[in-house]
Amino acid sequence: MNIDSARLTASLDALGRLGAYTDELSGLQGVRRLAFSKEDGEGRRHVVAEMKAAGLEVTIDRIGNVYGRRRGRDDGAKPVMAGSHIDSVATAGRFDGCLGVLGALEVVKTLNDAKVTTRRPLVVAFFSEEEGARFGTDMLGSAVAVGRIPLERAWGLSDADGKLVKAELEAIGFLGAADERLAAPHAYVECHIEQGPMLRAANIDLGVVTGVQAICWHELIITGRSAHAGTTPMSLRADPGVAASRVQLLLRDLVNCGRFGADLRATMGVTRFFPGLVNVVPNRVVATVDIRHPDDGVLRRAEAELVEEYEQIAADEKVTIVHRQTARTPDIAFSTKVQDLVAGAASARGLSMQRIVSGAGHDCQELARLCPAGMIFVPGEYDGISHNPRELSTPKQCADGVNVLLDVLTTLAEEEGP
Ligand code: HGY
Ligand code: MN
Ligand code: MN
Repeated sequence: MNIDSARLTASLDALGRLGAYTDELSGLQGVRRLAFSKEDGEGRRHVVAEMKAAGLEVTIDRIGNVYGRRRGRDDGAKPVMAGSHIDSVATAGRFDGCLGVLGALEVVKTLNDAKVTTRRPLVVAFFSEEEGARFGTDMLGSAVAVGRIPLERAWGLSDADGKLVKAELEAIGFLGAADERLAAPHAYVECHIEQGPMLRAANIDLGVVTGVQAICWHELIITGRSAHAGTTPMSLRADPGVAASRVQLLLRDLVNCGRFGADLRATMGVTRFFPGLVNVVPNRVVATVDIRHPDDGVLRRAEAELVEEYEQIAADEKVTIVHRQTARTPDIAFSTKVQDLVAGAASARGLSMQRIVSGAGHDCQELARLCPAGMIFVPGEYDGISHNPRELSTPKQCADGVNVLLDVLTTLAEEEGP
């Protein structure tokens, strides 16, 4: 059996038109479907309609996770699940997350066409706020589903405008009634773009993902004293903008110092100056820090040093720095059984592959707490750029990944046992 590549491509394009925007810098058409925004609601309704059209029974839980279930011959057996997310960052392409959801849906359509009913039920899932780009914590929906984040805490998270998760979910009609805690599936498989350069540069067709690196996010509230930019002597200033710049340079020093090896990655993705006027020394800067490393112990050491330096910078610049850890996940290894199924399916299809650690966080790392879980990576063009409208995986790259997803899901769905 092979999936219908043209149908998959058409479904990616159709979803990619919801929340489409023209990127100010590049002029390219990107996707902007921040979690629980109006655009996310449109995308969600579109995919739910696709699920129902494919004969799936759809349930929505209390954090907005959506599950489309296909009956199995032995309908009481634990289901095999596949999915990802359809929320996006503000400057996204049309593949991040969507390939895993629409790819799983394409597997269902292919089985429908072939009139194949697997022993185990199949579930196609998309999880809420995987990006964390709006409410500040990544993998929010899947973390609630597996019990890492309590529902009440998730509902109480707010965005930069003070809007709360629960109210925003309600506003788009996806505050579901189903229990948010997911019963452990038999297995979970996620097809996703690599979002990096490695597979494409090595001309490899497919990545067998061995796990995900450790991730830590901080939000910094740096408070100083607003003043006139012209009349205030430098010696009298308490400028949070200078402190934020020193944190930015500190991140680069931590990466280059050698104490944390060569694989530490550090990013200051957000700096919001208040009042943000050309002739006013800011009184407050909100900034974010994203640090990652394949080894959780090394990341912990780097974070401890970072926090120490925050204090030193605050003292030097006569400001206060209040930091809050907003996301923290350890490195995690995926099921070797699922990895080997992915590798076996790829080689049976004559596809080249390599084992690869994911630099990005994924819902799969949460599901891996519940059941054997694994991922299939698809290469991307333009150095695999992602979180950018230039994100592109070709129809063949996508079809290769989803055909392997088809093979792995159908194998898992025939496995004996509860
Ligand atoms: O940030 C990440 O790694 C993922 O894109 N949520
Ligand atoms: Mn993703
Ligand atoms: Mn992403």
